[in-house]
Amino acid sequence: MAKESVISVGDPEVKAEVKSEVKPEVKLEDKPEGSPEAGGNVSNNGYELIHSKSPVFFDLYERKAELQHQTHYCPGCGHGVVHKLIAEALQDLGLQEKTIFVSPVGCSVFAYYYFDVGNVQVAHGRAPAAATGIKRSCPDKIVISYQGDGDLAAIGTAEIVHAANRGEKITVFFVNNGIYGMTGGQMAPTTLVGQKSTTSPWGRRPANEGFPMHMAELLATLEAPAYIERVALSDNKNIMKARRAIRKALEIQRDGAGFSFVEILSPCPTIWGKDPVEARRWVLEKMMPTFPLNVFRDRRPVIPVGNEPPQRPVADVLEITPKAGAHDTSKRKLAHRFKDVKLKIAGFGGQGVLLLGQLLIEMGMREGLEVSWLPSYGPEMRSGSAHCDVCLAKERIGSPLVSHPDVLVAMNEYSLRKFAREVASGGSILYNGASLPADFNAPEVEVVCIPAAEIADKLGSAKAANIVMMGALLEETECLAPGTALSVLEDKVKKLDLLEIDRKALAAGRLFIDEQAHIGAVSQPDGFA
Ligand SMILES: Cc1ncc(C[n+]2csc(CCOP(=O)(O)OP(=O)(O)O)c2C)c(N)n1
Ligand code: SF4
Repeated sequence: MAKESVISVGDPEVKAEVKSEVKPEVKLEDKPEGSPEAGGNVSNNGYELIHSKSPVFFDLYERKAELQHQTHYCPGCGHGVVHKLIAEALQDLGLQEKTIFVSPVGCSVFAYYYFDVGNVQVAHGRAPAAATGIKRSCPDKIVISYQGDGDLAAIGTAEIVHAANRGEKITVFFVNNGIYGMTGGQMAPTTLVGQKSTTSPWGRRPANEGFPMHMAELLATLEAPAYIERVALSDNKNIMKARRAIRKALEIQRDGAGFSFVEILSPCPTIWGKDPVEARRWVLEKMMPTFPLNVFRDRRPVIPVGNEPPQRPVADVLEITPKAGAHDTSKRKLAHRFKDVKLKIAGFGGQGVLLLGQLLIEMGMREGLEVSWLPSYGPEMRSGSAHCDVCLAKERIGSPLVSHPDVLVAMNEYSLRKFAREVASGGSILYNGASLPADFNAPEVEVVCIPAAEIADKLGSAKAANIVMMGALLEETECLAPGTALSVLEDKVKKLDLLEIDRKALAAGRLFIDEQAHIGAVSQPDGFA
């Protein structure tokens, strides 16, 4: 569909009226279509096109062929009008290329079909939280959180309150139609007293369902927000005010001034059971007395800046910046003989189970692999059971959860019994013990018993059993280079005497497996070439 075609986004009547305030249409009866006198911009019915669709909208709204001529919104729906006002504001302010639009769950879930900007669609109520993350990581972008009243004032109450309280430099457009539209008309926090809905069939009663929530007023009690206004789509005059408020909110974000919020009272003719004209009147006569239009906040918040921690690159924080003389990661990446390896490391809290997983992913990162580490532990700080799932992969990891590990590192008998049956066929188990428990019926996978605790004890610290197991794992699977393990240990273990024990523990674990190999006990899991 060409950009200048007059597709209606929302209420055609509203559009026509907005249009007429901009410039009256001119009938060009005497001039041929597309003639130079007509500026070459003449529609098929002989009218000059003076108000075309904003280029912030996609040329084509991707819909089923039979619905291609219309948007998915009902006739008279306020969402379409709000979309139009936002698109025109972004266009006029030159912000299209910088904008990221976070759409909610609700009737406007498909906003990304219309806005030709960056689009993210998030779970119900989470838009301000997602927008926070996006804005903080891309501070030069214009981030819009667009939400209905069920989304913002019910399931997402916490998100909006805390985003506003933190003064996130985002813009929130809150479309309040007093009802859950998409799901068929359940009561929303903004449903009016006496208003019927499918979940308040006798009308909302404050004694039972509480009073309507005034989100603009509520947020205006907070210190941080810069701009809060309530507007309405009740008539042309108020739509023009809404237009100005939407622009202002975006300008505030553009200028880095703080959190901006516009609540828009909006008709939902379908659920209200009214025609578009009656629905707009209902906004004026019924909604506005409960939700008075007002600018509740318009000032630059003074947020004291204190001892801000210095902003450091993520690689620095994680201490994964390659050091001079470190191994060449690009070469390492190609050296791995597997596509992905899944590990489960399990034992008691205090055995260094989670730490072992962290050391392995640190090594994986240094070798240019994709990694994930998913810990799981009980409420006890020590001696409760703990395990972690570790993935090392050449490609992006779909899920950090490991249900069928290629290798199980079982640091105690309990973990052996609990997880042995989950090991993938062709996988292996490394067990911290001189031998398997007598009554243990081992599954048909490779099992290697390593007296890691004893070995570590002899080296000077039973705590180094996890590092003995690490050495055994590296020797058994060759999934990561022992040299990388040493460099990680050198960086992480600050006490020199412990580092010395860990070095020996690593070597002892490797040696143990090496010696086993000579007696023919060791093989590699299936994931390896
Ligand atoms: C976590 C979760 N809970 C509930 C739903 C069901 N749900 C989808 S849309 C919606 C209400 C939408 O109402 P509102 O935010 O007012 O937007 P409108 O449709 O009126 O524009 C609900 C409850 C969901 N999708 N996800
Ligand atoms: S149900 Fe209401 S909010 Fe949803 S598209 Fe229709 S008019 Fe709009």
